[in-house]
Amino acid sequence: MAEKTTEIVPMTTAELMVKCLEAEGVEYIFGIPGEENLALIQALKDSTIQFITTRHEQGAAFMADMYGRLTGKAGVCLGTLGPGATNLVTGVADAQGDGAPLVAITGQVGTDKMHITSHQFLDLSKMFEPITKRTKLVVRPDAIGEIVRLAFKYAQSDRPGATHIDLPVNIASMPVPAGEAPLTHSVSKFKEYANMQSVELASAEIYRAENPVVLVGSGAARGEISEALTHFAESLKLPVINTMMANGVISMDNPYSMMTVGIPQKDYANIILESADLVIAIGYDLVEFSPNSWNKDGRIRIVHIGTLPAHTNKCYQCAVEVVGDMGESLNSISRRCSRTKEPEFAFRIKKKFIAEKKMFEADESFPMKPQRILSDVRKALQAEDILISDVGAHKMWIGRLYGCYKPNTSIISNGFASMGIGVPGALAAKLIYPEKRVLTITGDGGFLMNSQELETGYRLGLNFVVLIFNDSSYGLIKWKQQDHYGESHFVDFTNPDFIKLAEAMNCKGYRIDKAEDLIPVLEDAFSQKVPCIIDCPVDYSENVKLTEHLKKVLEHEQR
Ligand SMILES: Cc1ncc(C[n+]2csc(CCOP(=O)(O)OP(=O)(O)O)c2C)c(N)n1
Repeated sequence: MAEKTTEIVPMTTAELMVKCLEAEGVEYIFGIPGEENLALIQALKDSTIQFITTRHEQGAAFMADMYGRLTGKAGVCLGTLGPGATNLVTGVADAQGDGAPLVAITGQVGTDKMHITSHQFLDLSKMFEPITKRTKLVVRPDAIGEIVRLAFKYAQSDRPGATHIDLPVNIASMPVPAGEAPLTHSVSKFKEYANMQSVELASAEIYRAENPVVLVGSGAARGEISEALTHFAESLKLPVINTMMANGVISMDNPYSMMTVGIPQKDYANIILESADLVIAIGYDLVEFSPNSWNKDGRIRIVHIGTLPAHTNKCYQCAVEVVGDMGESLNSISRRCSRTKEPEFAFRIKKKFIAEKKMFEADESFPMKPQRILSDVRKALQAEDILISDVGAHKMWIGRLYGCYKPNTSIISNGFASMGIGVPGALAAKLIYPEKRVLTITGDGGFLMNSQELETGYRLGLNFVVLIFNDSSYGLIKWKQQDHYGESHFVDFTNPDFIKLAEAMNCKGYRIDKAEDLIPVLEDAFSQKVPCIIDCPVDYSENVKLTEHLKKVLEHEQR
């Protein structure tokens, strides 16, 4: 009797790709399916990966961006060819700009159609090239293992960023040769230590300096160096300034923590930074806060401490570069160096800033002042809760007034600075940390750029809260127009009824009509089971007043 044979059906490229993504530890793919990625979507059906269907590819890319920022693992977003891919662009560029690991996957016409004028065809490798670290078109089924592994490796290593994989529709459903499997991962979490000579030179620079100041940047927020940095600052008595993305790397309640730099106007923190004869830049990324704004004449000496060599420019020429594990570098310098002089000037400036902040804590005026709103928000959020800023005047206020106790608890798009990250960002943060309170503060402009993702949040049963600074205007641009020209144009608009908008999407809406209501409303919103919107009228006449106020502070305090 003839033996019964079971036919082995070969895996398709799409099926192997899903196995590769699983091997990378992918938990979620954010995106919108299209005709050209039907095979991949089908292959995801039985996967451990959860596909999160969004309402716009831009929302998907921002969610992947936020996932990358918060976990250090690449967030994955997916769109179809042509318009699906172009819609991904802003979020992908945002991740690349801010050093967040992200892998974007797009569908594509078949390789047999790429040479002709074809429906929805766009050369996506060319399009993604300037906004990614690596982009690859899959032209053979047996290349998928290597392409996926390298997409993740590039996205997650060195300065993290975005990568892109373009999977043509015909390749996706081709069989892969027998034996093809995801590539294995090497153990690569070994620490690389800085050269001891560089550590000694840096220690000597710090020892000799009259007024050394530490500047911590976004690389430090990725590096888990809070303990080493705190010890470094305390033992050497060094004032620490942070950029917006490094807020909380040293706790705001540490006496050596000296607030945030980065708003366009020179602030209290800039005064401290510019009083330095030596800046110790740790995990500093020039894209976030240009050295042009604090070392224009190249007067300040610089010690660069990072996992990567300095990205040198005219205003950022370093006396020493200490390249290696940052925590270890800081510990090594702390052991070799000693300083006994307290940073009295920095302490004095900080005291003035704190006094100014306190003045607004109980301000009862309405519409609410941004200072009072941020003071209330800080009270409503615990140390580990997450605030996500959108981009606009509200971001400037968050940057200057919202202090953090822990890194990565105030998330700000600051390298690429794209409006619209708030709502999708909050959704992703809540997905990752269901136990934490997640709040996004957004302008009324940025909110309506991605408000459709409230439906995604409702569908997923996520409670995050959206606090809208309502000024019926593109506030930051109005502020700049007023600064430059004393008047403003083309920045005003009307708003929808935000409560009705929330309710139309099965979410909950609130309107603030007196200052004392904000904290109780926040508490109520955090206790819901759905996304919530709080419409909070804001008094942005404070913007212009701040510019004037800081000019005066600068005249009095600059050394
Ligand atoms: C996608 C995008 N478009 C335009 C800009 C330029 N821009 C920066 S802030 C801003 C206005 C933001 O207005 P809104 O969201 O209402 O916040 P507000 O400034 O009023 O707090 C604009 C247009 C940008 N950064 N990103």
